[in-house]
Amino acid sequence: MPSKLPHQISSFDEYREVYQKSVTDPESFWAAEADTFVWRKPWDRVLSWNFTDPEVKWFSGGQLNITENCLDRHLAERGEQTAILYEPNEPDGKVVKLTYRELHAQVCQVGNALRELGVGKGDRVCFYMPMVPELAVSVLACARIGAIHSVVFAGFSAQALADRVNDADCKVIICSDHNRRGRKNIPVKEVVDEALAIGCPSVETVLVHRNTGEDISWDPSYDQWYHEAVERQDANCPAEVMDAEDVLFILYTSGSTGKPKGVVHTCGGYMLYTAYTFRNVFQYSPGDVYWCTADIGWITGHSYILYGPLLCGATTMMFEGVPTYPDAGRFWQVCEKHRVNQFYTAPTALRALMARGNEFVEGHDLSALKVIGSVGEPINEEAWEWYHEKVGKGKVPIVDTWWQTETGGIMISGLGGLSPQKATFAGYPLPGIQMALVDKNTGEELTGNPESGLLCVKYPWPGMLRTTWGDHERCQKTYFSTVPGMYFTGDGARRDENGMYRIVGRVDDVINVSGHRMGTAEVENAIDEHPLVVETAVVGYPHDIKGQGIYAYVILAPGEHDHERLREEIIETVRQEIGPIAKPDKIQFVEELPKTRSGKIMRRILRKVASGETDGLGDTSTLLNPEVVTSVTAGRL
Ligand code: 6R9
Repeated sequence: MPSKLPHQISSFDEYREVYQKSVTDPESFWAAEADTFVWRKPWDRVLSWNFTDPEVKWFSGGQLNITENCLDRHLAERGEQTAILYEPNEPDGKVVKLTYRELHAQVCQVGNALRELGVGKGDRVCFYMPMVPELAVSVLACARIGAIHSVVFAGFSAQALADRVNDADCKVIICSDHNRRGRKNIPVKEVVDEALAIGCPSVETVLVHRNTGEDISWDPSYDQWYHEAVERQDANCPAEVMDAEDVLFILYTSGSTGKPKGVVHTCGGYMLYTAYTFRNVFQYSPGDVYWCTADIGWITGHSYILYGPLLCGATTMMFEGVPTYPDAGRFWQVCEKHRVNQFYTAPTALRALMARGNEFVEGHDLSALKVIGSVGEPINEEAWEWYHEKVGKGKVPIVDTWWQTETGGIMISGLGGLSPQKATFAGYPLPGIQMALVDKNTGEELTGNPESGLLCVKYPWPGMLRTTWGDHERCQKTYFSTVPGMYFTGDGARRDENGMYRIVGRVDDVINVSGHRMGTAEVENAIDEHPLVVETAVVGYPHDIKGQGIYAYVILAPGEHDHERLREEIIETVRQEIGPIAKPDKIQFVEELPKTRSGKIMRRILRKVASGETDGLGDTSTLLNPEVVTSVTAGRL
């Protein structure tokens, strides 16, 4: 099979030209890109769509398997090249290098093992695993046999895991025994056992990968060892032929209502979108070593550790550890050790490292870096400058990539060193992406520059979500009803006089804590689980390292309470309901919450109080209980 790569833009002038073509004739533009892949059957129609229902179909009638494009077609040309380069938690631990040939063989073996367990096309498989090569291998194995993967970040609680397993009726859970991250030892299998005890009726098998070798409890009615199931399998596994619009995976993300939603991506469009954006944003050249520090439990790991890089025949690194172990120089030591060419991380990590001091970065040879990237939240100017000066030595281009779980891949970003760059501005939309700013009061598109408004997308792109699992109406309501005829991102943005975009942040009830999306309602529901809590309101406030911190206002049941103890208990409740990432940073006990006459909590006021902006609370006279503002402000933490 031939191994073509997506077209790589090589100058900013060319970007402008390609962009123009991509909006004048989007179908020809994307069809030409789709042509660089291996299809089992060509498509009948490039695109059919409406943003009302919504219904979006790319490459209808086309058939393919994404793993044939990630693996098989590379074997002739780069079978012996490292596909996955694995760096473990311990600096002196064993580095694993899987060539394309080895990765292909392992994916096939796991694919066969899953088929033996009765998993077939359309079945859902849940992953709850640390960042080990087996995670990458078995996610791809699902795609190989047409099963739908649902990766749950292994920091979520048993309750959160059970909710996700049940929402998608997963047949199998693949997990590890334990996990080491930094100095922590996380009993992964134990959490899965707890989730099953809560109740996951669809689960038939738990496939357990032996990672640390520590003791775990074992129930032979469903537990099986990964190595035993896989070892005996043939290294040849015919790929399931998938329709372009068959589901590839589900990934849960937070929204403004309480329940996380399963964002659904499909095979064909996601394939070409992740490959195209990877190649162009990172300006990846064959032979480069590329490292994205995200976890595969998030969309960034799906699109830019696994699919995008592998589709482009890249060497992609997977890192098990954390930025600060054994010390705050770990990232830079790893960049030096593997001569990393493209490095992609989150602002929260940069801020945390910046706070530890420059000595950790200064001693390392980072001369191999060609492009450094940022993702997950707005990057503040100070962190941008630090990244630019200390990591990029003032000359390596920064790509500030704006995108979402729902968009499947990067939407607004510079292209390596080709595009103009400006601190805190993500830049221009990628080819094929038609962004719009919309006035939040009139719902009209704002066409001039500079402008600011709601960030929307006017036209479909191949990597976009197709639905939310099991609840299409929710997809319609969340993304396609705010601005009729457009996809609404939930973000607010500003466009400067040259048309560069700067993302301001969420305009809905979603907060972004260290690059992780949390619905305020989700955290409120968790806090409300505490028996002494009557009502809760959660808002975000500026936090030096995390970007946003979680501030909870809590009304307690009448009576005398030990506030310190209750704070600890509430934090523990949240840890159990969602996981440690959702722990409130501050909990203020209040008598009442400011409410409108219709009974809605006035979050705008609570946000201002939490941020310390108590002078500009605006008009509070329309409140049902204006006097509450004074006491809430007085009790601010
Ligand atoms: C990829 C990812 C999406 C939300 C998004 C926005 C924020 C992501 C950003 C950014 C400013 C960037 N966000 N990248 N804000 N600049 N470069 O992070 O997906 O977890 O779904 O979060 O993250 O608010 O709406 P996801």
